[in-house]
Amino acid sequence: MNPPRPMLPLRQTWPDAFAAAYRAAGYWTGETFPALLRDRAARFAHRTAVVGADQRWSYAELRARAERIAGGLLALGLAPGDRVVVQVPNIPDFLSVMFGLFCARLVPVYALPAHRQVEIVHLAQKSEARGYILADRHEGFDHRPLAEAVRGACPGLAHVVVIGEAGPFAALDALPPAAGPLPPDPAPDEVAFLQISGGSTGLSKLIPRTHDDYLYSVRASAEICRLTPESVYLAALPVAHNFPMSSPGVLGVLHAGGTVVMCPSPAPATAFPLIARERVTLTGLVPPLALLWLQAAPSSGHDLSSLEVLQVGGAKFMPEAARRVRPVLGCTLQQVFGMAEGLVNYTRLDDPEEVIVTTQGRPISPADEVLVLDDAGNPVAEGEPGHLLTRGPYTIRAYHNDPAANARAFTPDGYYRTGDVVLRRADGHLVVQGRASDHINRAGEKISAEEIEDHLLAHPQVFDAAVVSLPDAFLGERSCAFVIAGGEPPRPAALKAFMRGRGLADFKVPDQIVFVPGFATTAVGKVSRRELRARLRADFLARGTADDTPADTAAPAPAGGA
Ligand code: AMP
Ligand code: DBH
Repeated sequence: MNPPRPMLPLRQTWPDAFAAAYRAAGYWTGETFPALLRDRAARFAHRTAVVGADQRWSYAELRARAERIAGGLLALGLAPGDRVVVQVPNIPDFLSVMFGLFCARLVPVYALPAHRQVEIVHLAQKSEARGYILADRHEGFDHRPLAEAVRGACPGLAHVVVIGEAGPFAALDALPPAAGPLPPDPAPDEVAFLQISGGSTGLSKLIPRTHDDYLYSVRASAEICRLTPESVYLAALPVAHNFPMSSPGVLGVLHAGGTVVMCPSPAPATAFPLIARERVTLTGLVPPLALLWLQAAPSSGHDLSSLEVLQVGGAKFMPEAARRVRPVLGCTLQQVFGMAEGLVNYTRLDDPEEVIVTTQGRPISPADEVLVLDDAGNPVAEGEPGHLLTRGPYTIRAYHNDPAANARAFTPDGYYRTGDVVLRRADGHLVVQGRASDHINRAGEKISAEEIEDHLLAHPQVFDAAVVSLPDAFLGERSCAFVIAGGEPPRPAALKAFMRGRGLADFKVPDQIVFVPGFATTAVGKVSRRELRARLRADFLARGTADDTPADTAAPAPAGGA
């Protein structure tokens, strides 16, 4: 038998003086996830914790299931401290698995259902995962061949557990019985899980969050959103995402003793009947989905009158659309501007309409430190746009296993450089202007230009490529790849198929491909990737063809090029 490999330790530490201040102020209370589950299972034993297509579990049942899974995973051979990639869609078992991992002191690494081989292998390798838990199939995609491929590429991945028909893997429903008691509760400053960043440069980074810091954001979010045991939350976005997980999301609702309704798809046809049936009070959407709901609601015939609050976040929600939420849906809009690294801003439910419609809110905590700086690092005048930097009681100080990203993303005094350009109004509300880094915010999914360019360059008929965002009426932004062919240009459809074939998540495949004869360079013959992308984008938009080109057809090669 091989001796166990030492794994990189998981840490998230704030300087002592900050940690002491956050505890003294009552932000960090020492609460942990296993203790939270036990407490709620005792206080709300018979109330409904989670509803699925044909499941309805009480808090007591959720706890029993979680603890059974915890015991089973340890009996299977996983050991406390091991990281486990979780790729589970919006089904009740997401919660039993997540809490099961917490109770076993295993560390979830949250993947999205849309992720494919490239992303899962990256997450598994970067986190040194020993386990992978997935659902058998989701939205017509069989995840088990994906799991086979991932296991082949990650020899350290000792245990693959499937929810549903397990095929060659272990079945969640048939884990071995617990071999002993569950481990003692973790320390509240331990890393509870690894959340993932949208990845502004290259592949996703891993975000270690502690019990103390994350549960503070969850508790405070639940309070800001006025959650009670009567709250019913529709999880419409993929719950692994930080927004529906914690702002206040499924965790905020469970913290308050409310009910989570797992929605398999955010489409009105699926979501509206569930809202009516379960009397949903709150849900969260990204802007394109909010637009779709606004369009579908008036003629849907479903009773949406239970809805009290619609949250919109993940990308900028335009004021014109924001204004329509109350008249059309009869509920309060809450804008949410957050990031998996920490800082979350909300408009408050009783803010004036003007604030709710035109701003992205203000931070959760009085201890959130927010800087708005110019390019030289000096504070801008109030109301002027600048780079948003932040630190605080639930904003990380470092990514896991990524010294280069840490050097870029954090200042020496511990501020996180968000990459967002915002302006702060005199009343403290933030308005998102855009961002400084080259990523595409496609309906809330962040896509790194660099990562996609790398995949394009792997094609034998691609000489060079630059990926940019273009405005899109529906998605907010769509991705466009400018490609210089090497020889005969490949067909755009073939190029897209090539990228999917490399195991890339579908949402990262460029929406549009434009062949150009060359990239313009400066007199010195050099141009930075960022300048190049900016110029391609500007020239393309100047030709006035951007927003009326359907997202899935590639424009023909324009004459002349940049
Ligand atoms: P992620 O790295 O995936 O956690 O994405 C966080 C980023 O999403 C933020 O830094 C913003 O760029 C963007 N974002 C989130 N919410 C909003 C919002 N309400 N308005 C504009 N941008 C947003
Ligand atoms: O986009 C995000 O990452 C996001 C948006 C709203 C987020 O992480 C959050 C709220 O917590």
